[in-house]
Amino acid sequence: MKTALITGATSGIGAACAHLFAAQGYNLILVARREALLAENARHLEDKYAVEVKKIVADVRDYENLSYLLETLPTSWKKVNVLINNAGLSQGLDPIDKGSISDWDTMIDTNVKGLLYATKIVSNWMVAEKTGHIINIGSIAGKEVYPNGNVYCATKHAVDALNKSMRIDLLPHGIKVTAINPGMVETEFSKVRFKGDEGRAKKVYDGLAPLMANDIAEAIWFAVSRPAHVNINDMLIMPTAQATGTIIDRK
Ligand code: NDP
Ligand code: 8X3
Repeated sequence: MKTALITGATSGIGAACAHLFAAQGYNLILVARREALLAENARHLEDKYAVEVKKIVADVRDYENLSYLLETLPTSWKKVNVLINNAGLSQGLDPIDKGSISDWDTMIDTNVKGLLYATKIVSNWMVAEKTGHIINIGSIAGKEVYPNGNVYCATKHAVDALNKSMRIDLLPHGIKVTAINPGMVETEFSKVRFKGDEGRAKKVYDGLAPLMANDIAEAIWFAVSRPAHVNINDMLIMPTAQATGTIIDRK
């Protein structure tokens, strides 16, 4: 049986991937901070799909703890076929002169350093096995910038660069590396960006059909299910009503 490790598996894209990969018969290692939600998701997946799920309650920003929890998994769990580097967030939407240092630190530490930490641990396991597939969740914000997106866009541009770098560095080891770059997906993302302001979060999706988390999970599955000699380098996936980060056809 194959194994997928998914960071940020308690909601949105990560939770949708957990469902889809479980439905495909993968055992799962799920990483997130909200313990009760992680436990509930894991129980549901084990019951519904008869797969095994390891719950890693961890903050991807804490390398020592993440490394300890993952390295102390039984050896058989370290044969990870697919790593989905998904944990990430935006905090605030402010011009550069008004931005919060704490928001900047949170985004950089999670979206860039957290992704690197999970990659460092799991790519070592993959190198030992001479196989594996790393999926990096970037964004339209990693392909262009938009007003007040400054630091979030910078973190996703960093993911884009790391995705390309990883593919070069891991090439001799037979490890595939794929970037999945979504436009607007309706998840908890906007609620988190606007710090719990549900009204402001809902407005983001007013008058258009946004992508849903499962649309992205299906794209990831497409990349993962290609034959051994095919790698999908990069996918940019937008709602039909969204042309760029900011040009949106709202009815
Ligand atoms: P959600 O807010 O719904 O999910 C984010 C997930 O990341 C949660 O499971 C959360 O779990 C986890 N997470 C956040 N911070 C940490 C942390 N420090 N340590 C561990 N887990 C963490 O958002 P999405 O599903 O939309 O976001 C997933 C990814 O997709 C992100 O990288 C985001 O940047 C990217 N993306 C999203 C788009 C969108 O429009 N929604 C578009 C393009 C890209 P918990 O709180 O339990 O730790
Ligand atoms: C999330 C999509 O457009 O808010 O990465 O940057 S956007």
